[in-house]
Amino acid sequence: MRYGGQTPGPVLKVRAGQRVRLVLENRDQLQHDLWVVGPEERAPYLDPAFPGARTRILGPGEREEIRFVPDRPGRYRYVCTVPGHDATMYGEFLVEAVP
Ligand SMILES: [Cu+2]
Repeated sequence: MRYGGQTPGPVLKVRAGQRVRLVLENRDQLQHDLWVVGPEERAPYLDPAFPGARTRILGPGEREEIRFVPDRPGRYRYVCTVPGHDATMYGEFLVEAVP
């Protein structure tokens, strides 16, 4: 269970205040999702770091596209919130300040 076939998953780098379009495609045999959360946040995950920065739980072969605006710069994480999955399904979500 990994994002993009690697642990940690690829670093996702975006600009603060700009709309992000993120597509999650589940090519695994288990259910997965993706949430952007605070850097120190651990399960149970209650809210994403930004409104709309979460997919629903996708079954095998499903795909979802989400759009949200990361309005605060910083280092965040993305994780799978299915219990136990965040041990291997996580990555860095970097929100850069706009110069
Ligand atoms: Cu998962």
